[in-house]
Amino acid sequence: MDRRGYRVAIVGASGEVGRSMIETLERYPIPVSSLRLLASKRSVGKIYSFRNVNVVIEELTENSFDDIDLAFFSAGGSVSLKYAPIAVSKGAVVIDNTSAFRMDPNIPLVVPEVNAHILSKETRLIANPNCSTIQLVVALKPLRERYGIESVNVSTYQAISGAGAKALYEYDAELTDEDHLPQILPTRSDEVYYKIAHNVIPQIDVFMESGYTKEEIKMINETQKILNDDEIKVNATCVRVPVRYGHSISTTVKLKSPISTRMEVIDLFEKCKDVVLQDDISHQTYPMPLYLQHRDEVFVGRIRKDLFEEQVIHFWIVADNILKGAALNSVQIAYYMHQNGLLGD
Ligand code: NAP
Ligand code: 3JM
Repeated sequence: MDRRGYRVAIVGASGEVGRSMIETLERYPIPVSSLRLLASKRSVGKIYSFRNVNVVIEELTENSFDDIDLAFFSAGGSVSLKYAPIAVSKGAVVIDNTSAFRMDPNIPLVVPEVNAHILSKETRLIANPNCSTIQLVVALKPLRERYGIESVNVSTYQAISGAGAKALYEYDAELTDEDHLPQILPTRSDEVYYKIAHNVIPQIDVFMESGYTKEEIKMINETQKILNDDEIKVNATCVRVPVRYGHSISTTVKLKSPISTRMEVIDLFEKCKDVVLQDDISHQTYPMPLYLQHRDEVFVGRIRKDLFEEQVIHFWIVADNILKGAALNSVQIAYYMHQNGLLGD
């Protein structure tokens, strides 16, 4: 970085995640001396404001990373596979939001609250986990520290924005025109499309041989990698619901040691600085995505002890998928690296 700050690039700046990155970076105390916004040809000339300066979108090319210290990527896996190594070779630190590098054993997969300690001055490429994985591991952390975790079983209720700006347009079109033909969800990579308005779709991403979807496998593998624990048994059912922003996760955890009361777990979450507890059944208080969209925190509620098994608990997690699930987590990685002198030469 020069004396005034880092020279930053955002790839996919016109997308749902990219626009949120611009806004999040704006409010984080990371010094930025210049910002380059990159997208496809389609967006060239669009203007976004950053810290009171107008920045025009440029087309992404191999020369986009000359003189860049820090690059955020969220333009899909194939763009990252091609351009992230170019950015690194030109001296940038890359924080990648796609699944392209997440399971590469040489690349750290980071949620700062959980495993920022694996970052070092040598780290040049960091993978940002899948949105549902991020909020899950933040909530699992205090449970793991106190009791140890044997297994985790989740069902997700994922917002439409997770599938990008076009999926949100599709939802709006379906709400206003009953005859609108879906063309985006459940996934562009499969053959049949379904409406999301007034519906629930138990498919996110494509199917694998095992019958699980790729999204489910991402959650399973990424959770094990972030927790650095191959033994932890994770199962997932990932579902798209007609919600604009905010993923919810119904979570069942088998602990390694017993809990005495539900209050014991409520107290644990209440004292944990990384989550916000919303659990007061006497006032019908629990986290809901509609009321928590555009918030930074991970919210936890509906905490219950299993009625049959001593070491099993159930609870509900909500976080904004575009913020903590993507843009905010990436900016927090950059902020951690900045604070610890890990960015720059
Ligand atoms: P989006 O709203 O569809 O935006 C996609 C962005 O990528 C746009 O800026 C688009 O530019 C750009 N882009 C697409 N193809 C490009 C190309 N060939 N060259 C340059 N730019 C290109 O999608 P999104 O929701 O922001 O998500 C983007 C990616 O982020 C996803 O594919 C996914 O890999 C990742 N993501 C991660 C998480 C997470 O949990 N960490 C969550 C959501 C998304 P134009 O506007 O010019 O087309
Ligand atoms: C591609 O809600 C979602 O669909 C998940 C977000 C997402 C991802 C991801 O982060 O895993 C959407 C599209 C990806 C991907 O695999 O990079």
